[in-house]
This record gives sequence, structure tokens and C-alpha cells, in this order.
Amino acid sequence: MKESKPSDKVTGTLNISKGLDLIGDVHGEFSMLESLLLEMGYMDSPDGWGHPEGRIAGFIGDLIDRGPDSYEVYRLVRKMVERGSAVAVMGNHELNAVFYHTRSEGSRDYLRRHTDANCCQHKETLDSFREHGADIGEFVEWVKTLPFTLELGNLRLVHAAWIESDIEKLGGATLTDPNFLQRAGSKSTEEFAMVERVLKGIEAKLPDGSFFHDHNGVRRTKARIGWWLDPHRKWKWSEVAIGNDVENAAGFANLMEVSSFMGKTGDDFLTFFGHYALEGNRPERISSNFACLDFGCAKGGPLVAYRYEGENRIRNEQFISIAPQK
Ligand SMILES: [Mn+2]
Repeated sequence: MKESKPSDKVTGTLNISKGLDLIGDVHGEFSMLESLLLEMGYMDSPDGWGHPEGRIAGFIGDLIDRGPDSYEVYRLVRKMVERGSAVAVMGNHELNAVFYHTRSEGSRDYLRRHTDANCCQHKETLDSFREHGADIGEFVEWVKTLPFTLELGNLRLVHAAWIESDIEKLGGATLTDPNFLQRAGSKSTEEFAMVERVLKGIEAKLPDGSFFHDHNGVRRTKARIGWWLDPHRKWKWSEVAIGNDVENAAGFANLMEVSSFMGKTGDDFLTFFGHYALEGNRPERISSNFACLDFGCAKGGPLVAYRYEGENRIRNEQFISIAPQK
């Protein structure tokens, strides 16, 4: 891990003064992504997509898996990043892909085991690369270069959770460092725990007897928790468990007990994230400085973006969405 502070890694050359369009989890939905870019005034060219007024796109992670065209989404985003018309942070699906294709040091096992469940989660991506005769290794090497977080002016971009202490300790490390990659991919290391929290968020055990079924029909007794919630306030379980229906969980959650990482983030920033597959077809902010841009596209929901214009409060009228095309 390098010694730099998170504020050091603002990409100095990136000019977001013309506006930044933050795009939620794409999950291989290439035609929805093209529709969204067109809707926002971006145009395709031999050099890749760009905006005539110099706006920049910001991808919030989870480009791949689930949808049918992960390869094409990857090519489009990579080209945009390389020509300077987009930035991207890593999502948990990209992280999983790197671990899935990287062997654990001194072992024949992969950092992410090739179990049926793990293969199943990555299958659409493997199929998409195979159909295009493309080498997934090239994708993996590119993904390793993605930052876990970006701070741009008063904006913070992270896939799942802006956990200040973790982000400071990670210090801008990326998976291109082979030692860091091995540690981040090995359970029981501090690096593994930090990267998990930032890219997958905080989970908590539901009260005894409570559960929900996830989109794969798997019965779950732990739920993703809204890390941005004030732990000193009283919250019902249905308010705390994000993106899943846990109405059978009675009573209040004690967030002070859930995790010591709750609710500690700067109010001076606008923090954008994805990951939680919120429900509803009319996307809106969580609060004036937090917004989730993932509304479960590839699970039947819309693909969502937020059009940032330099404001210091998130405004509901600046969301834009593309309805599922099936
Ligand atoms: Mn996702």
C-alpha cells in the first residue's frame, strides 16, 4: 500500500467542469448503455464514445455479469476511459473476476474458487468473451488498473460503501500490485476485509427467525445495511436492510452494534454509489448528499445515471433512466 492520502489521487488532468454523468451498474446490458449515452448526448466515433460539449461519464462499477453483452460493455468503457471521456471505479463483480482468474500464490487454487455458484455468477461474461473470440485475460489486466474510489472536487465515487478509514488505509492501492492482489484475495487479511467493505458494503445478521430470498432464490439471514444511516437514530429493519424485502423482521435495528463502520462520512461531499439494486422505476436520491445509481438493470429494472452540473446538493430532477428493453 502506498502512503498517499485519498485526496492526493484526484486525477489532476480530468476536467469535470463541463459536467459529469454518473452511470450505475451496467451488468452487461450493452443496448441499454448505448441508449443511455445517446439520450445524454454522447456520440460514437472510431475513437469511441464521447460528448461534444466535453462532458465526462463516470462508471460506478459492475460493468459485467448477468446481462448478455459484457464484452461489448467492457470495450466501450475501456475506450472511453483511454480517450479521457470517462472514468470508472471497480465494482465487486470486477473484483470477483480478477480473483476468479488469478491463482493463489504457491497453490493450484484460484483466489476465487471455481465452485458452481461462482461459475454461475460469472457465466454470462465468459460466454460473451467466448462469442467474440476475445481473451478474458486482457480484460482482467485492465480491470486491475481501476481505482476502488475516486474523489473529484466535491464528488465521491465508490461502488458500495465510502468507509473513510478503509479508503485512507488502502491509500490508492490497486490490484496491479501483485503482493497487494494476493493479500486482498486472501480471507483473513486486513486488505481483504477493507476491499470487501468498500466494494460489497456492510452486512448484518437479521433478528432470529427473519430472512429473505435473494434474486437467485437463495434464503438469506444477513442483509446489506445502509452504511450512510446515522447509527444514533432509531431505524426499523425494513429501513436499514437495503434492496431486499425483509418485512418479516420486527423491531428496531441497533446500528451501533451492527458495525463500527456505520455513518462516518463527510457531509461536505456528494457521494455516489451503485450495488444495492434499489426498486422503483423513478430513481431518486437517498438524501441531499447520498445517491445510489443501481436500480437493478439486468434484473428487470432501469439503467440509471445522474447528470452532475457542479451543484452541492443532489437534485432528483437530474436523474435520468432507460427502461428495461424486454
Ligand atoms: Mn451490481
